[in-house]
Amino acid sequence: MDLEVRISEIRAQLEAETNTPPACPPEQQRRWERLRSKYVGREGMVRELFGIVARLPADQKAAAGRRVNEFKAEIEARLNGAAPAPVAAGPAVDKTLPGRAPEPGRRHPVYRTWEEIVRLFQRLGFDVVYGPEIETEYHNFEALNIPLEHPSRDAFDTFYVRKPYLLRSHTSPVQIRTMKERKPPIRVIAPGKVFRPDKPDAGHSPMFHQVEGLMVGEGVTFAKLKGVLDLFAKSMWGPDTKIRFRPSFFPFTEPSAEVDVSCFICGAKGCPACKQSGWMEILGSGMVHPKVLENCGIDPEKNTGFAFGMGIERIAMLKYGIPDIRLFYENHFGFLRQF
Ligand code: 2NL
Repeated sequence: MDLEVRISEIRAQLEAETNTPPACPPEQQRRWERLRSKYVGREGMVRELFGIVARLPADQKAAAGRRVNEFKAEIEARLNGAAPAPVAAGPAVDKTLPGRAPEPGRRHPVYRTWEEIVRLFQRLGFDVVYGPEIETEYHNFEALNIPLEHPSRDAFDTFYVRKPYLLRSHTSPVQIRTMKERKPPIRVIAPGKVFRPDKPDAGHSPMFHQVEGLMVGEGVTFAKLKGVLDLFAKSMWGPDTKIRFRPSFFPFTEPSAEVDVSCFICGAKGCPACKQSGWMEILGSGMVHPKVLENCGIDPEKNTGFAFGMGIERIAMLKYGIPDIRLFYENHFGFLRQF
């Protein structure tokens, strides 16, 4: 093979291969590396030319060798001219990839339930009231007629900050503050965080949310409490929902009652969700104890009141069929995305 013929062939091929449309930097880099190895690499075309030189008669070798070295320099100049611009340090970003659409945020199932409950009572004329999460023993216990020796005042049932300060164990202290500030008629609901040192399990969390309601005035009766809670249950679980009252005890209400709703899964026929009873407990309630009204400067001879309290997580679990309260606090997108 004639050396000059082969040199012209290689030159023509190199020109064609370096006359390509521009590409993105990563592709440009790969293309250039491929060409380098093809022309001047260890198994490349220049190596082939030196092979031709080696087979020439001895007196022609020196001149032919110089000729090949000259051509090698020409190839390198051409390749260097086609070299990709240096890429700035940092992660390689392929700007040709399509963008990723940001996922819109959404409200947490506990907050959705909070809002739903609050809106219903607002329609019934209740004001929404808030208060501090760090409370005093007086507002959390004493004013509510919870005696000093009551087990719920133990360190085991309350997070104490430093006596007499504690993390409120219910939102009742908000209503105590409201009764001290306002005159009857009073209609308020108090939603918020509450704290109890319980070991977390499927039904317990050391922090959860509560909504408490309070109505105080002349002629506020147990029958009105039943009417309000019946409306609440029907708006939450549908117009066919029934409620029932079971006698109970709280130091701050007399009489006291626990309230169940008919199981909306089986229609009160009995199923695993209601443990075959047909009913599910949703809240505690009662007529405000006269001593509690008196503690807040309200005359119990003239006024009566009803009150109720419910756990928002519990309502949300029943509403959405969530089996474990801890799911609310783990922030798994797979869980949160369902709401
Ligand atoms: C429950 C029971 C209840 C109240 C909360 C209340 C508040 C004042 C006066 C009287 Cl200021 N009562 N709140 C009454 C009955 C029950 O909650 O099991 N909640 C999860």
